[in-house]
Amino acid sequence: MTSPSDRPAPATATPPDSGLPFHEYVRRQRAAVDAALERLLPSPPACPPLIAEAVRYSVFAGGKRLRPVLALAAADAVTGGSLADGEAVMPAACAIEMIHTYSLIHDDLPAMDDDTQRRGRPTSHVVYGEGMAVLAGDALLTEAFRVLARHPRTSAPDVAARKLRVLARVAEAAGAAGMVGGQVVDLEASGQLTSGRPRPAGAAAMNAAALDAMHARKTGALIRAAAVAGAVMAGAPDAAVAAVDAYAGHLGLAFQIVDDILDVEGDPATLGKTTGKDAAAGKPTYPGLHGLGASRRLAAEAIGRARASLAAAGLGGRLDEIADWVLHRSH
Ligand code: GRG
Repeated sequence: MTSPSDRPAPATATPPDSGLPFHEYVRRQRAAVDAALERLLPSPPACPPLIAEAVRYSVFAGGKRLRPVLALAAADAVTGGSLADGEAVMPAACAIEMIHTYSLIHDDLPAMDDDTQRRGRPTSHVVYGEGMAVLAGDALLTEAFRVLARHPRTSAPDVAARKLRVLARVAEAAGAAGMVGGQVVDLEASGQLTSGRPRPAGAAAMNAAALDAMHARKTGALIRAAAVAGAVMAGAPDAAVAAVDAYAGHLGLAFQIVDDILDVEGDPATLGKTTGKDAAAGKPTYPGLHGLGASRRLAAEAIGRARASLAAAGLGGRLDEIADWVLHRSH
């Protein structure tokens, strides 16, 4: 079935961005991503109005769009800012944001973290009920793979091969070896599984390496897949893809450490979500394991490694600025 959302999307709105201040660059990229998401998300009459409404409620609730901006910046970096066809990358960037939003909706469910605020709004299950929130997440995950398979619309064999490569990478990042696996480790460590299995006793049971490994799956894998998807769809050679992948691995670690720090000392109004829940729930966190000062140092060191991975491959530009953004963000 062809839905209105299968219409090809126009190219990225932002032209090559030399000279734009970073905040303006990000603002434009977010606007372009939002416009593309609106076109790519399912709409009536191809789907029931309620599911179209519920997915949009969460997708357009004001997320930072880190992952799609990262995908677009990686594409720019590997092409020296001369990417001719933004439409080659935008669908993958949007698909990853759909998967990210699904993960937030499901993570907030009573069966998982039981959160009532996300992106500054009541969570999906609070507004639509648990059944619809499960389905909104399911729809976003599934639609993401439709978008990856269908867009960009071309029969060119090299682009088809890139799409397949990105599809596989995103599936691995989102699935049991990636985000879902990380969430399982998290639920197990914080005693949220109700299977009756013996469980480790929260933070005390998780050492530094295990905490890193959990977040490499839970948060890092999708961030890496976003950067890799941008580079691959832009036609980067393998060495550049590997450099972007390494950069994003370090970036993802820093992102998670900063996330844990913000959960301790961030402003709930700025963050748009409840804070302090992780520590209260006995979840293993970086500040809990290392302390706040050491956590800040670990985040800065990870960003240093991210920058070094780029520099070694002669890459940089907006990816360098994104590294700064991740380290210094307040939400
Ligand atoms: C339900 C399979 C499944 C997985 C959930 C990502 C995740 C796994 C849970 C989210 C819990 C959480 C707060 C993790 C910390 C890192 C993270 C993903 C933060 C939210 O991402 P942002 O800050 O959110 O990019 P926005 O709203 O800006 O897009």
